[in-house]
Amino acid sequence: MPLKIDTEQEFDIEDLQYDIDETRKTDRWNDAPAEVKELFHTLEWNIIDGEHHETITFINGCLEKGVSPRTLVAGPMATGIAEVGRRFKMDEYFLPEVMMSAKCMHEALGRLKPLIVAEKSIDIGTVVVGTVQGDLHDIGKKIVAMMMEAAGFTVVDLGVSVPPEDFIAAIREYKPKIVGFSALLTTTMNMQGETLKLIKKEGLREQVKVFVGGAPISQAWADKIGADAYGADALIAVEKAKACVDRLHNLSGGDPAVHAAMLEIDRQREAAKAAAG
Ligand code: B1M
Repeated sequence: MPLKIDTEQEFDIEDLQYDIDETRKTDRWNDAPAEVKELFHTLEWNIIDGEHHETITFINGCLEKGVSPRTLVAGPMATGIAEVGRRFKMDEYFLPEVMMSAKCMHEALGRLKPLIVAEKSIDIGTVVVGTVQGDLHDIGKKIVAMMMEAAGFTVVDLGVSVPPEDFIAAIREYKPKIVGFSALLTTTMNMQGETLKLIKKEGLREQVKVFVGGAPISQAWADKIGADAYGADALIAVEKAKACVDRLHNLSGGDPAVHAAMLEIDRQREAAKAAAG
């Protein structure tokens, strides 16, 4: 006997719309002032959906409400792209979707960069940053570069997939106080170690403090390859960079005292967090 399959089921389009809206609800921004809550929600979903033509409109909307560029970067933009990463990992998204979301992030950062960099008042030294060879991820590195500029550094951004030799050439040319490697892939994080080895081989290790960061990077990895500092996020990287050019400026790159001071910054932050509950 043939199976009876009901192909004529009718859906009420309004009910369907309601279901979709429900799945999009998030209470993440409940603490935000009422006037920006909806905007944060919309911006976050704009990034998840990869609707890059509209990103600037939402960014401008938030700026008009007085939201600071840093809050946007650390808030709805960060949570939006993190959700994209989760979906990619779970095979809910594929590369084209991720690329569209990355485009939203770039549009937003392009709009926010001049506002963040305008906070720079003094010049406290040069930092060279780049994403290591074989790795094309640059959103996080751009945020780090932007925050470093705002803090007073002159940043030379070498871009993505930077070969170790190009880092060496940049150290010779720009004489930075700090050189930073970003890596987002477990397959490219090793290039941080390779680049650092070449810096040592070229006799430049004592001239620069070496910073590492990126999603798969940890303090344990930084220790393993002999980096001076690990930046879990852009703000931590800036705090450590400032300490390097300020009170630690007389210490050379690779000095164990620099490494110990960097760990102390983390320890103090953790203690302050714990005290705040
Ligand atoms: Co890619 N990707 N991706 N991707 N991508 C990841 C990294 C992945 C974790 C996604 C996943 O599976 N969940 C995964 C890596 C898995 C692994 O290695 N274990 C992955 C993969 C597999 C790939 C491809 C191999 C996919 C493929 O082709 N099959 C491919 C690789 C291409 C290549 O590089 N050769 C690929 C490609 C891409 C796009 C091009 C589509 C795009 C990048 C666009 C761009 O950057 N221009 C992309 C994106 C967007 C991502 C995710 C979704 C988001 C990355 C991001 O921008 N995060 C990512 C998922 C994830 O990370 N959860 C993923 C937001 C950013 C603000 O955070 O970069 O961590 P983050 O930066 C932070 C901190 O880490 C720190 O500060 C930043 C700000 O607070 N930080 C530093 C970063 N660098 C620092 C340097 C410092 C200090 C701090 O000092 C110098």
